[in-house]
Amino acid sequence: MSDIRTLGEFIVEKQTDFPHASGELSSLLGSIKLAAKIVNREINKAGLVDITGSVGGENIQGEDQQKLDVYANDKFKAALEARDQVCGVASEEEDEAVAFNKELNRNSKYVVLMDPLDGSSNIDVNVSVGTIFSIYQRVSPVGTPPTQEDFLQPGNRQVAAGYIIYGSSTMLVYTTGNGMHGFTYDPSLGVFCLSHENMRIPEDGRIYSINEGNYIRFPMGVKKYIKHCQEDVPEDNRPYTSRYIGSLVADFHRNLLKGGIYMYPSTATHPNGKLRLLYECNPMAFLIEQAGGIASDGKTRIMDLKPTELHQRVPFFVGSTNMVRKVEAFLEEYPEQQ
Ligand code: P6P
Repeated sequence: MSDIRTLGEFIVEKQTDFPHASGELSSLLGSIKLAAKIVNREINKAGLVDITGSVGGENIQGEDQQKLDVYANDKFKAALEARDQVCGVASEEEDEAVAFNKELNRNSKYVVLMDPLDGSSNIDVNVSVGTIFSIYQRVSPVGTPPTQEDFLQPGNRQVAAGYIIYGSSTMLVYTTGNGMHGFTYDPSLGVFCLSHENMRIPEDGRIYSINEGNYIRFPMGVKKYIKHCQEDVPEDNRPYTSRYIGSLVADFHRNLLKGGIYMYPSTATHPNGKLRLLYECNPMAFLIEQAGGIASDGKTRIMDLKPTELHQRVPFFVGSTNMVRKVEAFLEEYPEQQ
């Protein structure tokens, strides 16, 4: 038992690394841990209980809201509101940012942005899904309700970020800017145990992840990179392998462990791509940089982009440094859109 280091113990142990000191961020991460356990329990029995169908509503993205989407959103909001570190949240499932109005939360220092259940279209087919979160210190005065500016900060101002992947095992992966660490959930103990300390992504990989069904609509530079991946050049470990689950957290996590690149480019019909800057791209970008990889929109570092809207989308290229740099070079050499 002595060699088990739980997430709670690790957070406290690393507390002195937090630039914001005190136990507030530790306690905030603790509330995310609690919500993750609750959502994990429901996902694991989703096939048994009628909560996997759509509630009939649509989120701001015009996507069917799955019952588990709504459930996860509610549980993470409740867990964050229950403690006194967070003054408000923004979520893929909420049209506007939600200000917590309890006296408890008004003097809170942090805001949280999240995709409570990413990849939810995979829920009904039992494929891994995930929760993604991003944490900032508020910029508006403590004691007042949070403002848009609190939520529209560039990713380079994140104080913490992470994801939970509900897969063959459930893992919570996070960073506070001092490395990226993974914890595997042991349901028999009800704790997340440190399983991957200081995670690193290889600077090269042989896996490329993209929805090639959209090939005809990709920018020319992306088309050229896909053909580069498929060329038969054994001395350069090509052709690569194509792996695409359709769940960002699952594709990201596999590529992190094995080396690879995930791409969701702009297309003729979606000029800004599909993924959301604030609660998908920024947290994943923070994590990948902590693991030695990079994330860009094809030209600019994701975390340097200045957000303008809560649900704005950006093209997204993330993973092994040399692979992202290669597709950026193709995009620069072939700037035409089609
Ligand atoms: P497509 C899920 O909806 C998501 O946001 C990501 O998790 C996933 O990588 C992507 O969209 C899949 O999109 O258009 O390939 O089905």
